[in-house]
Amino acid sequence: MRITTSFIGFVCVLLCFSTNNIPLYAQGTYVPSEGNLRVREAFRDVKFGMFVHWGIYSILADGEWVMNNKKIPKNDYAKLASFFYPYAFNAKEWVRTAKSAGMKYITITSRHHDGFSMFQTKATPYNIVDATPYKKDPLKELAEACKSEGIKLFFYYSLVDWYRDDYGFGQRIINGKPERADWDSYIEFVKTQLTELLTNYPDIAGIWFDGDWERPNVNWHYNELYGLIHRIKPDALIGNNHHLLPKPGEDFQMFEKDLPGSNTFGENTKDISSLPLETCETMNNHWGFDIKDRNYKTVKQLIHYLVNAAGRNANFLLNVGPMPNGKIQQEFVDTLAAVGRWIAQYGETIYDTRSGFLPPQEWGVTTQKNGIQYIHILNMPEAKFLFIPNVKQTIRSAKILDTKSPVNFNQTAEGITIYLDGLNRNAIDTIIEVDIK
Ligand code: FHN
Repeated sequence: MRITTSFIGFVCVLLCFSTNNIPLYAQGTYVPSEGNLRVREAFRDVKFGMFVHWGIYSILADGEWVMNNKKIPKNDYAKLASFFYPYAFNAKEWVRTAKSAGMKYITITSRHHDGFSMFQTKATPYNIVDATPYKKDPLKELAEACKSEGIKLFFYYSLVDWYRDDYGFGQRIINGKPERADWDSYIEFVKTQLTELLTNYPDIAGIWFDGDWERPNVNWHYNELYGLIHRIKPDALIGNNHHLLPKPGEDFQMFEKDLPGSNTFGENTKDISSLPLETCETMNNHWGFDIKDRNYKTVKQLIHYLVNAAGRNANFLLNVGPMPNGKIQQEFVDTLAAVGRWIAQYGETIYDTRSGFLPPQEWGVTTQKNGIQYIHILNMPEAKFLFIPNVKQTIRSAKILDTKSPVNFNQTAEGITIYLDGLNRNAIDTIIEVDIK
């Protein structure tokens, strides 16, 4: 019986590989490598990353959708490349900004929906090295700076392309393809670029796909794309911002402008997978640089987002849209520095944690690590106590993290009551450390 089962398993593994050794995931058979599983676990620990939306659109200072929103014909839009010259770009400075904010990874747009590649590629001349006077590959510099600072680097990759004829933007989808475009050629182009990204930047941590939602009925050939990535680099994590539960071959689930399960922005599912989770958000209301947008989120709002994400087991990927000169605007730099000061003091309650003994509440969340539960009170409740049901372990102590002053509590068979009267409150997050070791 055992032999039969292993034999079937063996045949199954064989069947799951196409002739060119690219695993086929369509049958739900993706088996992540051991390394991949380890990387996934480590990804759960990092909690905070920097998202970067940067492209030739930044010149127009009107967000990354400007080409589409302002209906700029592609040949006119392409002129931007001829004067894109980010003279002040300094990869080390970006990495320092991220690192001092407490961020552990960076995810940058290698190519957004405008179709312009921000890296050196042989697949199209429409790229930063060949089409701009800058002539350099900023992703190469960023990859080097990230490596030397121990920051992981992911590449955002748009599936949508408003520029290429073989994408056929705007066309009807018939039988999984745009009706008049050479879809096979587009998929080959994507494969070539993914191969470049995975091989020319060997330390890359993963690929962050976006744009699936633009063509729900097209055949994206994910089995081939994901197979290609995992064949070149089995440990690379694949995420796809399709707003659905992860598909076979994907290694984490992402949420856009939404905490897992809240579903207030545009996710098409409330379901949360058991894979690592990530949620992304903007610092104002735009991803790409927008000079008019002064709707800056406050330091407190962003810290609350980070804490709320951690309490739901998710990493927080916070976006900056650098300016065309390559600088991150001062407003963002200042806010990130302030978030960094908070995290330098309270990071132990965030990094390496998992959600704690109570699911998210109106007043805040709980995180836990090494037998310590951290109660994060983000909005002080009206009630003078918090009740945490079903705590089986014996509580040894409860104290305010800031001052180490004891907090009154009462433990019964039903749970613990934590008394809030006379508590030393913190303006951002009152953290109670509960020792149940
Ligand atoms: O259209 C994009 C948008 O420009 C941005 O890249 C965000 C980031 O999550 N994703 C898309 C919208 O879902």
